[in-house]
Amino acid sequence: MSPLLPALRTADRKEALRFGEHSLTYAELAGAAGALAGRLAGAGRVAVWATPSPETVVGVVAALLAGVPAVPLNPKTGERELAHILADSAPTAVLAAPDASLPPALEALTRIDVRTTAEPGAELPAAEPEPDPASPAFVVYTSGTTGPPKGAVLPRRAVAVTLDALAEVWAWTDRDVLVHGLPLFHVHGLILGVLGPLRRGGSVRHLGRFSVEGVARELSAGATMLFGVPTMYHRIAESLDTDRELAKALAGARLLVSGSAALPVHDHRRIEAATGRTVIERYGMTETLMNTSVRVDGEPRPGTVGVPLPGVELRLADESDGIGEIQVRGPHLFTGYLNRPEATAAAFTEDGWFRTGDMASLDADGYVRIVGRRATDLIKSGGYKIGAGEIENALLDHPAVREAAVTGEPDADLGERIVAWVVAADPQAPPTAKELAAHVAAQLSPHKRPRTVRFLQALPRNDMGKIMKRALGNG
Ligand code: MCA
Ligand code: AMP
Repeated sequence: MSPLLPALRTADRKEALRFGEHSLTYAELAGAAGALAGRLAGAGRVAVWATPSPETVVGVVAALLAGVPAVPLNPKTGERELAHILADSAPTAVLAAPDASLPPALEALTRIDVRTTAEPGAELPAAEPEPDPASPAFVVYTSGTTGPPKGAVLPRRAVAVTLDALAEVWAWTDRDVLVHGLPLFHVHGLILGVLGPLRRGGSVRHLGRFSVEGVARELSAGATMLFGVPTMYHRIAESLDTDRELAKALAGARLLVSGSAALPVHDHRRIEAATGRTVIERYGMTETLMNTSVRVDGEPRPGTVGVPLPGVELRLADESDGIGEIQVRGPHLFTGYLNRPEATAAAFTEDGWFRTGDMASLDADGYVRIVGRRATDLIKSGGYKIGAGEIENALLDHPAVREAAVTGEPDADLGERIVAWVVAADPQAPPTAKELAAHVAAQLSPHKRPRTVRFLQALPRNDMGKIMKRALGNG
């Protein structure tokens, strides 16, 4: 198989990536990652402390060059979740920027400082044989309805085919300069947003953290493409009325792409009205990488996620009234959940199709319209997938909580907002909402914290004692 990142050997003095003032050319990236790769050979799995920094990119590229699977870690992961991920993925080392301060849970691992400069004169090592395309490139943790997150094992082949399919339908080339402010521990920001430009021999500029101003600045200064989750496009839409420079910058972009959750048609329309540009939606999942997209030369159709990508087989299963579960098959799929053969088996049908859990209808010409999810216990907030069960478990660990249920409610900014319904252990002295949010943030992750807490005398339960979530609020 050809190399995953061929431009490391050919694009030499061209800028590969830029984070603020810090940029690296392809030659510099190849030198730094090549030197590190030499130290990783045979390392088993390595964790990458995935701050939004050039060190994260160098660490991930080094792992890919060495053929060592990388486990990207959210640097804000709380204690309980981090302990789970480390126990489950058993990395032998953690790659981190030299100035990163790591939590105690990582102290038992060998720490390898990632440098963005190579030894003077260092070059990419002579081409090693390219690892087997079926071998794992990443283990990415993703939430389910209950229990802690599962590690999706993503083979090198899936990364290559998904990026090449997107290149075809988006006419994505080495002339493109992508800007985004997505986190680097999920598929969207890391695989699409960093490895995408690097596989094409193009460039990526990362904002460090998302801001509307940063997007406007970079699109006015040579960036050609923008990736974001709907919350980011919503914030852009909110600013467009008053910000003419932003409207001009977006109007000049070659491609505006949204994904990770549905972009409301209202925000599509506002952006189109102010800029004359339509945002392209693509649909993917950690386990499947990308499944569908609106094509750059196709008809934009807000409210749909376009058509299946080249190489992706897609069908609707158990259809009723034209709505069924999206199932997919193809070389873009993960190979399974780490250490979870039963969960892996349950995720596939007997004839080998992956069950996405997303419910959709198909337009007559094949455009896919996602209408909802099979599981109500999965919440998408800010583009992050969050399981109600993991938050309930964390809340129940708080001494002032007797019972807890978690639901998602519609939210104009986040898509869905996490709501915790809590029965206090002592109704006379309930915990504060802030305290519970801080508890969840510290145990799991800040983006999993409840944004609203509602106290009840008791949770509604059916005769079997099961919590009736539909009886909570209007949900
Ligand atoms: C607030 N903060 C706290 C607390 N309250 N920290 C600890 N404890 C608390 N109690 C901190 C947060 O950590 C954050 O810090 C800051 O305050 C603001 O928090 P928040 O309001 O949560 O952030 P936001 O500005 O609302 O975030 C919106 C966002 C974010 C930027 C859109 O949700 C985001 O980056 N989403 C991207 C998700 C994504 O990439 N999904 C891809 C997975 P700080 O700001 O410093 O962090 S899906 C995927 O990969 C598939 C394949 C696909 O299809 O794409
Ligand atoms: P994750 O597991 O975090 O990778 O999230 C995958 C889920 O995000 C999918 O199963 C969908 O529910 C949702 N998703 C991703 N892209 C879109 C989109 N463009 N429109 C609607 N939902 C999306």
